Amino acid sequence: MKDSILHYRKHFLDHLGRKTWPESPRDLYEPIQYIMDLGGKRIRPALVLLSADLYGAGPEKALPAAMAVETFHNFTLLHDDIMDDAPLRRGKTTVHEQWDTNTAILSGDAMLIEAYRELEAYPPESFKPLMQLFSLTALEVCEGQRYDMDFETRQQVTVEEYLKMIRLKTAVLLGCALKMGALVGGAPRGDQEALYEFGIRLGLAFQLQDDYLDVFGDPETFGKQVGGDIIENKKTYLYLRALQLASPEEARELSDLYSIKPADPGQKVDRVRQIFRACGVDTESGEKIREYTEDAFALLQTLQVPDSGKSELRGFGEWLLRREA
Ligand code: DMA
Ligand code: MG
Ligand code: MG
Ligand code: MG
Repeated sequence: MKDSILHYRKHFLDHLGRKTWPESPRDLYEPIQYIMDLGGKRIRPALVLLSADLYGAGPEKALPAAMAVETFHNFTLLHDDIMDDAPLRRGKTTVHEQWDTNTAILSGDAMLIEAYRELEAYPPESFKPLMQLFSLTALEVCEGQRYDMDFETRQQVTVEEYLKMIRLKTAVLLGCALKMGALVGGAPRGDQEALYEFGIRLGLAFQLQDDYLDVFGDPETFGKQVGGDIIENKKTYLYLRALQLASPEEARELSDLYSIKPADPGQKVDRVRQIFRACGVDTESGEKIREYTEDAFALLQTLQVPDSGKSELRGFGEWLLRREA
């Protein structure tokens, strides 16, 4: 397999480098440029380009859809960092801290509109299905983010509710990226759906891993504040399953720790991490990530594409699992 993430990432970055937002208000353009240039993994646009390529559509045809997805994703990050009170994104100061919250919100609004306008590049017959999928996905992401916020203060959250929440806030956008590429490439209906479901499974694994790295990641490579989810009392898989796996005493301590936001959170983060390790939820979360990834790979069998295409998709999933940021 050629290293497809790098290959498609390069196409995308070349395109992004030439991109200007001439109609966005000039003082909102700077934060837009800042966050779009921060050097993320570019997973979503790479997925659009890869899936279009499976059906013979080259980057020139798929790049507007890739831009729409990545611009939307970065819009959600502006909001997410405000909601999560996050100081760092991809190793740099977050937009609301670098400028201010209102500027971040307004830049986000402009980005959302810019994302939609990318789709104007398509002729009416492809514009409509792309638009419908993209709009539905955008609404689902907002719904997922709403649950995420609600769970911070809600006492009782189940693992099923958490899984539904990460499906909405994260997984649907990966499914959407793959399906948009498939639509652009004129893939058969069955393949469009299989790729969407592949993206969902990969997205669930991706968010579980994001939550794992938020606790156990290396601050040197993670690019975000390690421990941020613990500080914000995020009810992740690690927390919810630890409540079930830990001893009654440690489970009570954990739940007490998640009802406070201490001024100096270092001790809280250390103690929570210790409890997670002691009850083995770190290992269990790794197994769950593997399981979703294997579920994703199993869906590839039905695709009507050459084996080389399937192994590119598989390679992409394997690459995602090795990430450290
Ligand atoms: C991410 O959840 C979800 C969206 C829709 C941005 P998160 O807060 O865990 O993301 P991150 O770790 O990147 O802040
Ligand atoms: Mg966040
Ligand atoms: Mg968040
Ligand atoms: Mg996170």
